[in-house]
Amino acid sequence: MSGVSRRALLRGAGLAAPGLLLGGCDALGASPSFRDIVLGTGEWLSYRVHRLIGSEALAREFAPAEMSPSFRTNGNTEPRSAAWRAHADTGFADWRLDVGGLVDAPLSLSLAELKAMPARTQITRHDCVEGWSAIGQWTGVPLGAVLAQARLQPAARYVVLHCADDFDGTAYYESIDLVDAFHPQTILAYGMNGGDLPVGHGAPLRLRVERQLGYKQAKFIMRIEAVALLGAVGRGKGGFWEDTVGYDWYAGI
Ligand SMILES: Nc1nc2c(c(=O)[nH]1)N[C@H]1C(S)=C(S)[C@@H](COP(=O)(O)O)O[C@H]1N2
Ligand SMILES: [Mo]
Repeated sequence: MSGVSRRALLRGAGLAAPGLLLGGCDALGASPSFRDIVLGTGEWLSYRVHRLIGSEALAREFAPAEMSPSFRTNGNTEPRSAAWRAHADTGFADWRLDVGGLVDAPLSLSLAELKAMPARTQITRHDCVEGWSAIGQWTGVPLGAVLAQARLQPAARYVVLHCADDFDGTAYYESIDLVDAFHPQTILAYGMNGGDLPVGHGAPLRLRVERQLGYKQAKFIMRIEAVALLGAVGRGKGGFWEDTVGYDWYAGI
């Protein structure tokens, strides 16, 4: 794309130059850092573009023959929490997914109940921010169907996934907006590559949000919480790695 048409596209989409950003921040009385302006613009831009012109776009799906012969694990591969271990020992028979926060009908769903809901299977590519990718097959229930059953309240804007594993005592958590939560490829996966979801990959339930990077794919999910703002979640940036090492909250690919 030529420089001129790219600028025209950005203008047309209402995406003006950093001057606007500065103006907005000045109005709030805060002066953004160099990092916020220069490095943060990539996240800001990709979020805006995805939401403006691609909110329904699907991530690429692949054929069975294209699946990676092996799919590595990353991050935590087995929660240390006593509660999770007890569930693992009994095949997750008494495990429940709790759905709460800004909902009218809080849920407590067993694995069997989740498996009884309409399922979706997809073969997609997982891209980790550390530079590796793998193509795998995931089966699960669309997150949107679970949220519809829980009946989100009008104030709900984000969905937080609370996980069973921890780093130095802080449980892993992630969050996505409602556009991604209701995207057809966003599923709560209990199956991988035709079998049960292996422990290393997040048993009994993990998120697949296919248009974002690996760290958004929360494993070992215990609870889903609908919230109005991310400020009260963790240290306020919406996810464990966002809060600790400054990864982008919107990790669009
Ligand atoms: N609960 C939890 N979810 C997590 C992580 C983690 O450590 N804990 N690591 C993330 C990262 S960085 C990646 S790349 C993927 C790895 O998924 P996999 O182990 O199935 O390959 O899980 C993501 N989800
Ligand atoms: Mo990752």
